[in-house]
Amino acid sequence: MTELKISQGFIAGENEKRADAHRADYAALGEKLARSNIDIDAITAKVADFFVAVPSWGVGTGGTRFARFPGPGEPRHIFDKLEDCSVINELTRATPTVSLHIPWDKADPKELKTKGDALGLGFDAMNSNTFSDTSDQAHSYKFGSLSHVDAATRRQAVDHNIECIEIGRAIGSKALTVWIGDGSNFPGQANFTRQFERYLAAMGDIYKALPDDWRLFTEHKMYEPAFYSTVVQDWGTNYLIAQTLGEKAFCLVDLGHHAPNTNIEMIVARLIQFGKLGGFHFNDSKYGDDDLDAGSVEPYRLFLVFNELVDAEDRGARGFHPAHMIDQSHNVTDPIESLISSANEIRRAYAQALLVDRATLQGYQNDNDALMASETLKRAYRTDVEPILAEARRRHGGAIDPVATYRASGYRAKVAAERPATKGGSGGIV
Ligand code: LRH
Ligand code: MN
Ligand code: MN
Repeated sequence: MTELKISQGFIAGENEKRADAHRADYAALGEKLARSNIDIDAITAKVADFFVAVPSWGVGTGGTRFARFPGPGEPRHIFDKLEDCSVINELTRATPTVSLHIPWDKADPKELKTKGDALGLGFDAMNSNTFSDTSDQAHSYKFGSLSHVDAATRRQAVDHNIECIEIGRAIGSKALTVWIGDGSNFPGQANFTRQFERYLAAMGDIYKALPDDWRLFTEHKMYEPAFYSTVVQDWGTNYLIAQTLGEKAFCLVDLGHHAPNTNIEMIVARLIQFGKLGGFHFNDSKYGDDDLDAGSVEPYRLFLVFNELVDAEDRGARGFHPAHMIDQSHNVTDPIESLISSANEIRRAYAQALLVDRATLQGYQNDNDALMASETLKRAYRTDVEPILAEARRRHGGAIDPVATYRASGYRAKVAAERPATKGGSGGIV
């Protein structure tokens, strides 16, 4: 029996209040789509079958270099975090898995698995952390980890990744995501070539420890914490890594890890074409790695990324099965609400991309009709697919209006009474 944090009866009661309006909206959209020969139920079924993993680190309030302002009922440990994650899934029915970060979420794997099973949650990719030090480690990562000049430090970082694989095996994960902060802060500080050679050799050791049915994702990021150069700085380097390591290695695209105005959807297309797209960390950004809620700043870009994914799905692109994960930091919202909203925005982009008339689009492309090609995309994007999203949730026991239902449930006040208040504080710079 799944341990429910918000009862099915409560969700059904909230849905009942919205049932008439929802039924009417769904019927109206169904009629509209039928005029374009689109079966709304087929789209709803696809959307209901689309899932995205929630990051364990996303359910606590984030923070910046300047300060952190915790909210009420902050999770105390991974087991509280898993409970918060299960609330998101109960309401959205879109997030049945959680992505763990080690050592932040370190706990007895048996207990993790038992708790996950009880809550009806599985585990997505494991994330290693060699970008910060723990109090008990022998070698510091101040000057790098997998690419460090010192072999013992590199070995320690490799061993940590292997430990992440071991924990992941015990809880049913099938992938390891490696992001490192290695780089340099001054020209001349590091030899680019030697540093990358060391990184590739260390990653080769991790790759050797990967079970046959696992995938290894490497995540590129342009800068930060290193500000002059970064070892895995862009998708080109990332592609070289995946090619060098082998067939179980893939590139992970975190949407916030690019320069502003980068054509991310085109990067996605290239990685798909060459069979190396591993998956995503969804979020949004305005200036840098802002970790804002998915679709909150540039929803059209999110749609364009999904347009590439649906295109690949439609043509049965080789080796195409990307992992979908969220990677966000919430500073001014209730993290549960932000993650609910992001899961919806991600599904929204998928639903809109499913509505693109691909045969017509191809016709305009072949005729060099730029305006009508663009209009074909816009037509799908402009469709209000909210009734489809709501119906996909409702059919699987979720909420027609998940944020309103969450607020009405009183979950935040309940956990605030159980979990001691945490103090805020300054960030890293003061
Ligand atoms: C790095 C990153 C990476 C980390 C996470 C906490 O900026 O995107 O995925 O694991 O943030
Ligand atoms: Mn990320
Ligand atoms: Mn990031």
